[in-house]
Amino acid sequence: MSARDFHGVPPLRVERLSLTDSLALSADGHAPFGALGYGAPGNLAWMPTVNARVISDAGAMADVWHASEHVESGTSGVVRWRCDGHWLLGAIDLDEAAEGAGLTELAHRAYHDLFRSLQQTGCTHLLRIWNYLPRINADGGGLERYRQFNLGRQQAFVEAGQAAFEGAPAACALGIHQGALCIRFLAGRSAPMPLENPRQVSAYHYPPTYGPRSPTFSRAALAEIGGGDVALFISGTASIVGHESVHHGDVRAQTEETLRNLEAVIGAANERCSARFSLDAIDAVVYVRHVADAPVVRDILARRLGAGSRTMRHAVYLEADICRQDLLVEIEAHAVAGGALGG
Ligand code: 3EB
Repeated sequence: MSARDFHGVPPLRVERLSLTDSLALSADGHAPFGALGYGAPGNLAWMPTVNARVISDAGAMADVWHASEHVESGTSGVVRWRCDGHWLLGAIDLDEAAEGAGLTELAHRAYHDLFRSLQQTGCTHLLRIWNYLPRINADGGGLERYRQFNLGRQQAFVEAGQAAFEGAPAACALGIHQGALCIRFLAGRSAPMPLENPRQVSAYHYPPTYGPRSPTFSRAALAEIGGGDVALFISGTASIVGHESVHHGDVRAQTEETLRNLEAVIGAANERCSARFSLDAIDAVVYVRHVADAPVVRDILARRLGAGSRTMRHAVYLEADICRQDLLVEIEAHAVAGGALGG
């Protein structure tokens, strides 16, 4: 038992389930702490969804998060949250047309309220953020919409006194074809350990050729989640070496490069904790720009990781745009293993 358990931190747990199995968990009228649904119905308060098409055969899935039984729900401005006093799961859905605001302003407002929700609940440390932007690669009046988002996001981090460079949270940012700006996040009471990828320039240090303000995220984060376990949150990972997109137009080579980047991030994680993570045992979400590329990506993953590996069995494939026009595939993931930080 670690010292942390003596202080009574309720453990955080996560399981990837079919939509049917996740809905069965709330059949007695008692909803789990929270979930992120992929292809799930959008009307469950405890399960905010991702508005992208699921293309894997298993269909709709959910990452169900379990915390302690005493879950309180509330709002902080545009944020809806659920919190057990130690762990916080939040969701924001902001429609540009309804709000009459552009993406820079909406991103700023969303993150401003996100930081308010952290203060309000006392869960002041972000563990992971999932961002979904409608029409991410479209022009936003002279600036690509992803770049507009980066502008508003970084500004909100800086204004809130949050780490916008080294120490930024793990995150992903994908494009959806339509709908609202969707942000989901997980936070806790202790700071996670941010990780970078030695093969890549830190995103918060990308040169200004990628936009006036750099993206605000770390390549991964490690967090103790109670019960003697460590969680690894791997940010969206793509075919970028240094700061450049590589293998333009070649989805096979992009997938191979993405796997090398995932290996590098997992290697960095294993150096910073006593837990052991590996590429064939993660719960991944695979985003492909073109649905027709999904079988190609899946074949490469099967060959590299083993067709029966946990990563293969659990992977969810979604149709989504990647934040750079020249990227065709992106993979993000989380994993939990026994151990502690340091070691
Ligand atoms: C990249 O490596 C690919 O803006 O939050 C990955 C993860 C990417 C997170 C974000 C963007 C983000 O730059 C894109």
